[in-house]
Amino acid sequence: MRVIDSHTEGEPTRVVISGGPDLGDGPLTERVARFREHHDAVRQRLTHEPRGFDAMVGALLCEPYDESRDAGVIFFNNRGYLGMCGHGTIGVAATLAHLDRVSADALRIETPVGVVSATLHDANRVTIDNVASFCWRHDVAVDVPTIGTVRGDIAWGGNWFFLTNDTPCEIKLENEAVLRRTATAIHRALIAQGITGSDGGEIDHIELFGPPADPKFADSKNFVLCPGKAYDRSPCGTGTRAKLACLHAAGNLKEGELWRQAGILDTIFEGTVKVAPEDGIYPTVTGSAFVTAEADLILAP
Ligand code: PYC
Repeated sequence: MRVIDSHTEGEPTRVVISGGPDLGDGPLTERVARFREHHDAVRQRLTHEPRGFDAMVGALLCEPYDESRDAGVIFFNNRGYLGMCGHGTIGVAATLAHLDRVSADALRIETPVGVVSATLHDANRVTIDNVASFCWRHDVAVDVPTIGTVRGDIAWGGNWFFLTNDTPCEIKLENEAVLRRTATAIHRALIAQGITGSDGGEIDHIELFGPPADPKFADSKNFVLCPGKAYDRSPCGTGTRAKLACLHAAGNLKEGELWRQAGILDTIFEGTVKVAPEDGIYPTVTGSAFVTAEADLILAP
């Protein structure tokens, strides 16, 4: 399989540009179901050692269902398939620019959960928007064994998130083990207590917040635990969208106002919201991605 790897504010994306599984045609929701059912070994080879590692997010480029769109993409990671991926979309846009496959400034990229638009400001800096996001429940109490009651919001940003300020320690790399343990315990408690998204979907991303390292450069800092137990090295695109939805719902972010979300490495995604009366909000998220490798993965039995 021919792949191009990139790095978005610290988080890797591996785009499969040829040699991937044949998923046939039809809507991407059907193709992702075929991927899961018949070709899951390919996902594992792309994201697991020895060719990948636990933070690797894969993106299978495919023909869009609707020909007016520029590309179709199915995102996946070391555990399974992602509805959408923000840092990954920025990585895909930078990869398409690297391949000289960008004919318009704004790409329309089809994913299983909707169409995302990716605007390239140059070969690396990208703004993504167009996925409606919303805060589904505010100030939910979760009883977490060994920790106690943790309160937070449940929001959709392209994936389901539980967002909390009940963070056990400063958000920094040295505290990764404690942050991961806390987020894992919250995730298990949500499952055990049957707390889900509005569609019954698993809340599989846990987002802990704390103050930024330097308020001159960021408004907040997060630690995001992804499904598969890897933490997001970037501020998480879909997690930033979920945060923007909660801030707006609580009256803490106005339409057009800038929010700078730092991740655990102090890299930043910039976000704004546009109000969509029926759907919640349409956030924009801006970040940069850089290509790190072009490779052929060799699959010997
Ligand atoms: O950027 O949306 C994101 C994301 C999801 C999982 C890892 N990154």
